[in-house]
Amino acid sequence: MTFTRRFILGAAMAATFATSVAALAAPPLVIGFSQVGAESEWRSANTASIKQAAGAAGITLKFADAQQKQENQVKAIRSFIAQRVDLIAFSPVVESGWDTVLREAKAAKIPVIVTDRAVKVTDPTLYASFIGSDFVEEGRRAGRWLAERAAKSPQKAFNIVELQGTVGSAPALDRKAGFAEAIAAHPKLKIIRSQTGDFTRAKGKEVMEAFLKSEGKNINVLYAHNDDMAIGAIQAIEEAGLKPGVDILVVSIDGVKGAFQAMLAGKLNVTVECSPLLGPQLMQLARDVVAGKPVPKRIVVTEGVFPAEVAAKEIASRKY
Ligand code: GZL
Repeated sequence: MTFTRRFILGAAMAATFATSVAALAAPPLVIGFSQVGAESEWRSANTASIKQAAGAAGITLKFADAQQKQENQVKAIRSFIAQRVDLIAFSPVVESGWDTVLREAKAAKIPVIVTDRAVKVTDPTLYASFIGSDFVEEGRRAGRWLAERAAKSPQKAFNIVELQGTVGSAPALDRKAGFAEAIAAHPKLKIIRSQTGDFTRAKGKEVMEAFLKSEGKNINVLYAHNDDMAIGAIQAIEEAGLKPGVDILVVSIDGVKGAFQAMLAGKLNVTVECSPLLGPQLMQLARDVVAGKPVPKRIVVTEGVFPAEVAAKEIASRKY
């Protein structure tokens, strides 16, 4: 081997060694994550995905549960700033009210990634990227499924009651808008009642009880913005002596295990998938942001629709 070749090989090996030593010596990335809460099966799966992915990536995760309160998220973000974390990520419980604290993160030169739910801010440079589902499309998918089902039925009217998610949250606002858009051209379909169930089983049951009390057998369909409220409402429907999935069609969103079990029991008709498994993508995105690499401003999670007919085939492969 010529001298030149030996020199180049030697230089390359030295560079590789130096890089690997540097990588070994570099302290682990530290991410501060503010989570909405633990309000639903979806949220628990989302938290598990984030914690598992951080561990697998050798990233130190400072995790704060806000118990569905925005003031707790603001406090957590301020604490992460004070601790000088490398990056802040959060799932905003509601869309608005983030400008001030995100300006503080920007002033501290700590990049921010928004996950799961969107924020409405005056300055888009307040966050590096937003990774989450297209909730309007999820609402459209739910509405399209119902419109197709109604079109095949001789029934003249489908009166719908709607359980909305957390007031002011992106999924609640967008799923409502998407569903309304999809059913607008179908005169058979009419929303007769709509109220928040705050994404929880308990509140979903409570509000469905009130719907049943005021509308009773006039209800033909329940549209729930998440499976947990649908599962709570199913209990209320049964306690009222009606058959969920038969007397009242149940249309929901998330695709959690509980929804597949309800479909297998014939109590839920369709769930529109909203994947909580954002952890691995979030960790890679965080590394890229901290490394100063260009990243997409918006990353949309790809998802499907699962009617009851496919539940038995699909349930074994579900990851949440
Ligand atoms: C959607 C997520 C919603 C879920 C609910 O991405 O923000 O919050 O649909 C959860 O189950 O509570």
